[in-house]
Amino acid sequence: MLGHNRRRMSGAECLADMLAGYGVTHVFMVPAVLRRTFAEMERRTRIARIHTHGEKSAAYMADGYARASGRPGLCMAQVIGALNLAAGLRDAYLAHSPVIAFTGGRDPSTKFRRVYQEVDDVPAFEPVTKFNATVDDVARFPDMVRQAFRVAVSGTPGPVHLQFRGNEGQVDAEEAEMEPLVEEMFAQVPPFRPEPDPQHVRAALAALQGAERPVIVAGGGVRASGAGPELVALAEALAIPVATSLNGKGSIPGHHGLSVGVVGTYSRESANRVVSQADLVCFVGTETGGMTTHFWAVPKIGTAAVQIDINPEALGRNYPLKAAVLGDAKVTLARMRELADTGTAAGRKAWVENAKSICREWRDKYRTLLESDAVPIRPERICAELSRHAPDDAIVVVDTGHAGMWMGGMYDLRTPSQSYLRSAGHLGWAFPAGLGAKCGAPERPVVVFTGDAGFWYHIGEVETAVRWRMNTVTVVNNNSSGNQSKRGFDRVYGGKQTEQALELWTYTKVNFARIAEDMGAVGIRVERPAELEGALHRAFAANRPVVIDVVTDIDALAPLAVS
Ligand SMILES: Cc1ncc(C[n+]2csc(CCOP(=O)(O)OP(=O)(O)O)c2C)c(N)n1
Repeated sequence: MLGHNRRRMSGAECLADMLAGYGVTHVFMVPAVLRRTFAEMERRTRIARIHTHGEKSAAYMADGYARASGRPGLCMAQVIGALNLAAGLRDAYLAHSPVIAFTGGRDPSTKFRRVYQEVDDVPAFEPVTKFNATVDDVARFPDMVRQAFRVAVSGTPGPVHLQFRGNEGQVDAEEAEMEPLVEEMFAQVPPFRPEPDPQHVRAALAALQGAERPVIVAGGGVRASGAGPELVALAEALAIPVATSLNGKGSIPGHHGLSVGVVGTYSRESANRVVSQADLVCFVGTETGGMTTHFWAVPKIGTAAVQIDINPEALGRNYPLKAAVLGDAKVTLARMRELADTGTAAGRKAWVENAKSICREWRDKYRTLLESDAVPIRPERICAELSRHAPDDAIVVVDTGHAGMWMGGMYDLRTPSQSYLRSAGHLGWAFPAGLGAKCGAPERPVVVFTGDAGFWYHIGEVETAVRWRMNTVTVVNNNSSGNQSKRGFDRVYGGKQTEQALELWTYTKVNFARIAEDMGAVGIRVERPAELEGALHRAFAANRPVVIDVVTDIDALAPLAVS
């Protein structure tokens, strides 16, 4: 019972015990914050204290940890690093990832007196958190930490920030009568699996079964709910093609007969074509946001829609609905499968055949590039090699920009036990997120795909990976530029850029393999496509952090979305 086991203890002891109680295995930070808590972690727990090269990468590592494990990822900063940490929560917020950030902050006895390094950081956390609060009294540690975990994992998950009194959170040195009680149900996503209203389930099924050309669009909510098997079972039972958002890409293997690919802006043409032709779209666990719908052009607003979500505020936000179902994705899809009239599937044979032929056309169109032997290497070839050679249980972590376009469109998950995590828009996210993912799921191979511009952001974390044996494989699409920007600058220069315009998006040519080796990682430089397979096998067998530097074509531009 709450209060039963109260005893006099310091905030540091209480916090260390609570984090261990919630099953936290790693925390990511730049010192000095909650110093006493860190000392207590060493005395009382087995939590690894990962000291990073920047607060933003600490937040990205916590984010990768959270997305890979479904358990909250913890990151921390003292007052001067607080806004660097807040910047790193932005991707977690956009991706609905349960990250918990602790910072040091103002002390009432000195605030407004020009305290060294101090500003009011709390407002900056407001747009990137679900819950943003201060802990001023040590006696509040237990209930505030419980609330942090409860909010982070509940409903649509997301980041939480607690600011502890004192620039380094020195309130943790104080003592009070406390009970370090944890609620294990809030240690992971999802804490609850709300059952849908049966009437709403029947309405959604009626709409799907009555449609001639339905398609399912599965989002990150399907991934968070672990609902991939139920999604595939329903799609198979009713013969309905499945597209995914980038965040939901892991919900169905790429070669499944009903999979049409990622829909939206960073997408596969076949998915956009199938969704555009649909007479009914069933959205599951997706915000129906701009990226997934190619800014609401795919499908067009007005297309009949059904939506399933755990958050009632998401239902119908962008598309008027024929049926709305509030519930956990896994449970809802399972109920739909139980009640499905499989006899209606035969009526969709032609539609499924049409979707399959659109997928075949896509493969035929891109085969030459996916198999290209060109030097410098085409990025499509890297994607194809990763589709073939990523281990069966790999977590694939992908950066944004071109990396998101190449992998979203060209890469296929081979098995249901592979996972796909993607940057929700921040360049440079993938490498540190991959390191965090490895901490969250140490038994699984982790492979990161990033451009060179993305890799430069947090390249110092190669040293962290070596120090902590975070054995990930990082594939750098190294074209010595941020060449996704090429089109945009071509446009503003009236079709042809000046020589000098190159200074806006190109870099010095470097060998990332050599840089990585200097920091103690394994570096592999790949200049010819035929070397990719061997490099990947060597990397996955290395049991060390590996950077594969792939020299690619600066003129290779990813195909634009069709609508
Ligand atoms: C934080 C942040 N700043 C800027 C951008 C805009 N942006 C998107 S892609 C890109 C260049 C990507 O370059 P690189 O990672 O080398 O991949 P490439 O396009 O060369 O394949 C930039 C600057 C962004 N997405 N995120």
